[in-house]
Amino acid sequence: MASTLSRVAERLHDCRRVVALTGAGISAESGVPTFRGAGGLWKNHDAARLATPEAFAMDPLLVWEWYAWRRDVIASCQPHKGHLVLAGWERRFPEFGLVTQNVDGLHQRAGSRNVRTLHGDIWTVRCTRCSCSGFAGPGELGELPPRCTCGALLRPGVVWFGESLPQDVLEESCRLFREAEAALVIGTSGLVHPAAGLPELARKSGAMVVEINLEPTPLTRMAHEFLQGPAGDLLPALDMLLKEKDA
Ligand code: BJW
Ligand code: ZN
Repeated sequence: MASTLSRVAERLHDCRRVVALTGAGISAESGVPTFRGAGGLWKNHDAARLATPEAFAMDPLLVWEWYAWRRDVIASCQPHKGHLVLAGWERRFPEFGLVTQNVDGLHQRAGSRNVRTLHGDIWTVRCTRCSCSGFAGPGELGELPPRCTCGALLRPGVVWFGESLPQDVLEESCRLFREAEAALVIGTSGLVHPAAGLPELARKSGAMVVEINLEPTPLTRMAHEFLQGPAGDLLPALDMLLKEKDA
């Protein structure tokens, strides 16, 4: 592991264009449950099944109770050292792009300024009928399920299965991966598309692809380097090696 880390640091140190894709695993050490695996159950409901328009149509109150619970959990969590390292890399690399599938806002709270949120933001809501949308911070939902001033149901401002990702964010993310010299894939199961296809864009254009995860994923085979372990330890370790090389 030490030799893989120093090999990655060696290559990363001289890169100008670096991009990172993060998933639920980076927030796990802050206490935010993941979608799959041990964290992916809420009151016996499978998280990935609740994140669908079908679940919301069938039982909006149930889906809202899940989101309200997650909002409470996230509000009580803090970004960790791994989030802080990524925020700092906006200053280290001349061009650093951060693309996240997470809706929790922890990257932003850690100080990342330009986060591309592929799957939306759990702190926003939008109307299911009119074009109303907006911010709804902790404690601001009111009685569940929340309603718009027009009377219709509000829904979380996130992207569910079968729904389109925000086109501008996706296009910008594709560009970042195509143009990067190094791409890091951190704490994602690599199962959900189109996000899971981004690392391949970087690989095809010749970038070094580095994966950080507790366990191998479908993306591991295409990554040049696999750093196995918690992102909250490995990102600071990598950052430390980069700093040693500055001297
Ligand atoms: C650690 C760690 C630590 C733990 N350190 N690591 C191509 C092929 C097949 C299917 C499709 C395809 N293109 C589109 C689809 C359909 C679908 C899809 O991908 N389905 C597959 C699952 C089969 N995609 C869509 O529907 C997307 N829309 C779309 O493509 O529109 C056009 C279209 C529509 C219809 C048909 C075709 C095209 C939309 C996807 C939206 C995903 N939404 C969610 C919910 C967001 C809102 C919310 O948060 O509530 O996004 S689902 C959920 O999964 C969430 C996550 O962002 C996403 C990814 O999960 P993630 O982040 O990878 O988490 P986990 O839990 O899966 O993994 C955690 C990982 O961390 C694990 O690997 C751990 O080991 C690791 N880990 N602790 C490092 N400390
Ligand atoms: Zn409305």
